[in-house]
Amino acid sequence: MSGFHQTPPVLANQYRDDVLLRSYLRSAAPPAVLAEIEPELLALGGRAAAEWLALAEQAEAEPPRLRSYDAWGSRIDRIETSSAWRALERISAVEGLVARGYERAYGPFSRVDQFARLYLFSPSSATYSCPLAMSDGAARCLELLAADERQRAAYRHLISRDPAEFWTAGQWMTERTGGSDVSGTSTIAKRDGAQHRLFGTKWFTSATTSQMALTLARLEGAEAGSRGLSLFYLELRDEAGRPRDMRVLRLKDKLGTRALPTAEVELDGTPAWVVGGEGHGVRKIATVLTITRGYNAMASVAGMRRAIALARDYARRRVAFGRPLSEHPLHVDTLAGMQVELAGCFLLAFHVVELLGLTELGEASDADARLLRLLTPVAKLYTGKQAVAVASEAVEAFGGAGYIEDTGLPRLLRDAQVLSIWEGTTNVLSLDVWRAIDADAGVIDELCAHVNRQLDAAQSEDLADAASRVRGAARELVQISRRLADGAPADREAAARRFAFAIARVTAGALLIAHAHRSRSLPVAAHLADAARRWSGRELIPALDTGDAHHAASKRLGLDADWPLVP
Ligand code: MFK
Repeated sequence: MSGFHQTPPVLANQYRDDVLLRSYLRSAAPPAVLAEIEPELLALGGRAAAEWLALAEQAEAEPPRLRSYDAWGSRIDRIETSSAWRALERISAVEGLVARGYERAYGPFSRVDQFARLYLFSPSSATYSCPLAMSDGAARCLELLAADERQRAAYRHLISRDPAEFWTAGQWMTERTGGSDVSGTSTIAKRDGAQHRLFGTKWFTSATTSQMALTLARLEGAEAGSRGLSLFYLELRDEAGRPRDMRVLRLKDKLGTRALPTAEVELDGTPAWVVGGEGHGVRKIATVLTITRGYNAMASVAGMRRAIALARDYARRRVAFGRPLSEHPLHVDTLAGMQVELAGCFLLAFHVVELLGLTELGEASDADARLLRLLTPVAKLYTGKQAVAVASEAVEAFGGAGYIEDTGLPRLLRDAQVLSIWEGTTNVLSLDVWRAIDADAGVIDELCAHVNRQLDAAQSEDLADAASRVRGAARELVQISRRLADGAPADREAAARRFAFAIARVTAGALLIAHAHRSRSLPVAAHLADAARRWSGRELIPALDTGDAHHAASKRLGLDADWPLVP
């Protein structure tokens, strides 16, 4: 019998070890608030590495099951979840993971405080962060638009800290006709006294065990397209826990997020109530999307951080070619690249959270509100994509062990992959960036001014070259946006992802430099300055070629399957 074995990575306290989060909070939080929340975050960091992680592993090992019928043949459509999944729900309520966003104990900083806690919770939650995201989005929507006492009561449930009162919400937007294009939604709403009844099929419903959902449906006779859709509030179960005029057709067999119940649902007269008046449902549900896309960015950076924490710890334990991986320059260089990516993405994601907090409290300047609209899709699409890249790199950093299921490591990659898909794919959100620019022609100039303000406040000699590169790239961004805005729609669309990446990289570059400057007296100063310089030294603006020749080449490369051997 061989004595061969490897030493697994160990997860330390996920707050104490996180130089980025801690340095960020030092500059973002009012000192009295930081003194109050830091001991709590330290405790949460310990639970993330132990208690919550064990629950998440149990929930993953006991995925949800659909029981369509009871033993006597009655249709029950019950989704059974792991006791660990339900424990994660109770923890979410008690910790106020949604509630804190609405209690607003720290004014506009409350959102940052809440998202810092979610950042610790998310990678040890078996994706319980998904129901929380949708619940938070629904809470904001109902806070703004609740039409009656029923909807106001639902709002109170969503923001409760009492596990017996706490509700989660689904956000049911996806039908068979298309995930991204909701304009073809075919669910019909028929009036039935003071309420409506919905008839249709929802193709993806995540967290289907929730007590309520927000969804889109077309009132009978309403116009086609997305403007004819209305936003509806549904209570999903009766007092006995049975679905209300609704069938759960099947649970989805997904690549990842396996503890999370995601189902196909048939609405067969489900009672529903209009939210915010009839029509313009997409515009109304966009309030939910702003929140859930913020959560997605947070979950992306939290997943990156977890992957790096494991890979970094393992690098000190695993010996290969006579020395630990941490003494192999190429391995260290790879880990450093991952950390730089995380640093930029982290600051971008939390910047959006800051803007959200200011906007909700009515303390945002006009510029803040405009930047929130622009940067929400940018942060979601960029961090979601990089989360997959970093998870893939982390899995590789473990060699063959990273590919073996019972190490738990493949889950890092499987769970990351959804982050660039749900809540709007990379391409759909790249087009949403242009929706934001079309609605606000000067917003890229505003972003450029914002970048310059960040850099003006960060006059460190050792960051001057980096700052000058970012300033130059911001100027270029403005010119490119004008060229694309004035050019052919097909050019603009084809370049939309590269353009969105450029916005993300320039913005994150400025945030990194500003953060490194603000943190210059902390022991972590060198680390942050290195990250800022490396980020700014990379390509900030990808090639943005457009034009007929470019399209023709893209068609040849992307679509032509047959390469004739004989011309
Ligand atoms: C851990 C993290 C977990 C996160 C939770 C995951 C849970 C998973 C649940 C889901 O995945 S739910 C499905 C998510 N689906 C999407 O995100 C849909 C993606 N598709 C889009 O975002 C499309 O761009 C969109 C559906 C919005 C296109 O719809 P339309 O109707 O063709 O767009 P249109 O006509 O441009 O916009 C309609 C209105 O909405 C306009 O307002 P007006 O009526 O005043 O003109 C737009 O300005 C407004 N709008 C659209 N997107 C907006 C927005 N407003 C603000 N922000 C936006 N992003």
